Amino acid sequence: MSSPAAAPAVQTARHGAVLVATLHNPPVNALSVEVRRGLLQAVEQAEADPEVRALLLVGAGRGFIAGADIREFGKPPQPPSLPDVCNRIEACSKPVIAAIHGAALGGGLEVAMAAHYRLAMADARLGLPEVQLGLIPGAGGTQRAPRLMGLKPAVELMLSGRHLGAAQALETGLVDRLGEGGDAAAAGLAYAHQLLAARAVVRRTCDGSLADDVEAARATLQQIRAETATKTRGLFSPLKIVEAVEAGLDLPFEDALRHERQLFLQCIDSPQRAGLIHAFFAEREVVKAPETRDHAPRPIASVGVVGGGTMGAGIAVAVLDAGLPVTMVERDAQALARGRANVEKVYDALVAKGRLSAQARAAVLARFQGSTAYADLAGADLVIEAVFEDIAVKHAVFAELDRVCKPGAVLATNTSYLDIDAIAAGVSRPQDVIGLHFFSPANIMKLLEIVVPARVSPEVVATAFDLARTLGKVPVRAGVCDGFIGNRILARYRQAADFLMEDGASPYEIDEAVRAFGYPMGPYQVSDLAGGDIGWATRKRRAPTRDPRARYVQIPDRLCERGWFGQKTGRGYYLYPQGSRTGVPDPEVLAIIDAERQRAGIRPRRFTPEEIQRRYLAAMVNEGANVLREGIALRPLDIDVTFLHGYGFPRFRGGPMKYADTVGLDRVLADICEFAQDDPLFWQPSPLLVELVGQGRNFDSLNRL
Ligand code: T1G
Ligand code: NAD
Repeated sequence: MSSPAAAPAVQTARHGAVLVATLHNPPVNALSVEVRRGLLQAVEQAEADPEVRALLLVGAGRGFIAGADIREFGKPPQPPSLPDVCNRIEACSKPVIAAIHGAALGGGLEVAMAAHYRLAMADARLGLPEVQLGLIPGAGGTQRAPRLMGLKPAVELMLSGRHLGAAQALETGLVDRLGEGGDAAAAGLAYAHQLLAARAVVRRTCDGSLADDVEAARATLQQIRAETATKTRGLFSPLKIVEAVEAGLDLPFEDALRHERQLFLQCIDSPQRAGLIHAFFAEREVVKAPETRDHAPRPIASVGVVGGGTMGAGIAVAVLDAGLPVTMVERDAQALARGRANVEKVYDALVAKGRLSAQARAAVLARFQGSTAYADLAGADLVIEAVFEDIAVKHAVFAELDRVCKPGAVLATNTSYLDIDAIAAGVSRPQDVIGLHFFSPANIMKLLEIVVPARVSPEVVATAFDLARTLGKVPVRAGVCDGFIGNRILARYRQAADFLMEDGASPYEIDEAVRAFGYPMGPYQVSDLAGGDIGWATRKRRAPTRDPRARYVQIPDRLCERGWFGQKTGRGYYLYPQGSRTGVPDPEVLAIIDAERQRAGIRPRRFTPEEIQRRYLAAMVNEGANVLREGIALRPLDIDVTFLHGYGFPRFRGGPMKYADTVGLDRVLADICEFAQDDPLFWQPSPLLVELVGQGRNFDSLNRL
């Protein structure tokens, strides 16, 4: 029996003199080829039917149109193109009205701006976020938005990628009317009838002017270009937006559209587009872990946090910000007072900046309770432990939680490195123990590694993913090993950086090369920010089990032995005069490095920035392949999202595994084999990398579960 014919992507129905075209392309009415064809047919139908005096465009489901279908990019284009659809809508001889609810983004807003009248419902969100995908508006947005909003507000909207609410959209001239009630179709229809009653005429956006004072506009764009070049260092599409708008000052509308299209296609060809779109979809795939598909989460209405230090306090704030009550347990009253102060400090700063009222502060802190008695955690649905990184202390805390917490409570640890299977084995309910690895500061950093020990129940894993959604975190499922996904791979490329430093590159050259790659900071700036003492403690913990054949660079230890931990001690790899947060190179550090090279019998040599980047990334990708091969990460995209949201990896490169695919796995493998000539132990090519290269496959081929 044949499958029922799919409903057309655009359905039309006549309501009196108004033809209503409703878009049906769940989940977000993306402008797929079927939708584009349906829109064109609707315009032709409206034109051809003498009974029809106006055309209303409205979206079914949760929004108007979320833009072009991003999945089509990089594939052969299918007609009609979106610019053609928008131009046809604008050219319609009968008024076209767009009734917007939910998202009208990118191409979706371009369709609305090509219409002659726009109405926004209270939940509408309007924007041109193409820049976040490495693109520019490619269907008239760079020409129509300035004509509706004014040049500067329009350019800022396109460069920021932010979404405007209905009221802001009305204020800026993007829409003409706010719709009442919750039914966009009904509100749109009412508006269409009012327009017809008022004998409203076709009003084409293209007839408006891009700028009343062209020279003033040119000067404004010059200034914006200069600021953008500094702010978006290394990004391709932002400056193309400015260029596209500027072309409209000198070219007739149609020619300016053609110029916009050329710039759009240049962005489509840029590797940054591929990296940013990969990041977009990867962030949406990581939430789809096997356990979330088939298991319902347990409800979390109250949370306990054990430990009120750097992480405990940040985690408490993240939970309070999500609207949940928190009970913090500390060792003693003094430590508890410190924990409470760490929490209050965050809200005090917001009040001081005028971003939170005193009442709101009081309301949030009313949901915070401090205690030194574990019994006060008896009613918690979830407890997150963030005490010292010491297995004995962890075991003691979990024994207490096992004693006091109610059946069904989820017991989570925030450990960075310790064996969660061992922690779970220490309690009577290992099925309820899971790793929730937040990143510092926990109330800011988006990444949450959900570490899945062997005996945890799938329901508890589903609960952790649901918690991440509640806290607004980006969850990544990780297996148990030393450092899980992120810190394990970090340890490898940090070693590669230390080898470069001992072999001749200065920490400042390495940081510069890594920044040139797109990172906000290099590894030695990060070490100074986080504190060198944390890494030192880890190296000491690992010393007894370190492979004696493995190369070990002692430079970091030399600095730590001097108490040079970084910003918190006024010096580390950099000097921080008078407590400034910007470090300056330290000649004494260079002298220590020279002394260590002599001690190790190393004759230093020069490294180009490109060589530094190749070794840094090769170490990252190679260990990433090992993490994949061992099943610690489910897919390469999980590693990409981990590094995008937890380790500052440049988003336009899509993440380390995506970057490796862009470069070509054969080239990465060739690099590793070259480097192995000096150090075959460290540079052992991952068997998975060798296998993929052998099969001519890339990491993306492993991204489907
Ligand atoms: N194309 C294809 N799929 C899309 C999509 C799109 N534009 N937007 C969302 N999806 C999928 C998404 O992958 C997910 O799929 C599901 O919809 C729900 O999304 C010519 C070139 C609209 C604010 O940048 O910002 O137009 O995982 O989980 O949190 O000038 O999606 O369920 O299989 O994010 O409620 C410009 C992108 C495109 C907007 C909804 N538009 N989308 O957020 O749900 S470029 C955008 C969003 C363009 C033109 C140019 C958000 C949302 P799955 P979701 P959400
Ligand atoms: P911290 O030293 O700042 O705080 C630890 C707190 O735990 C202290 O306030 C201490 O009083 C309290 N504590 C110790 N024993 C206790 C007990 N038996 N009962 C109740 N409270 C007790 O440490 P931190 O940096 O917040 O790290 C906490 C955990 O989070 C560690 O496992 C660490 O590895 C992990 N972590 C740290 C970071 C980071 O960047 N600092 C990032 C991710 C994970």
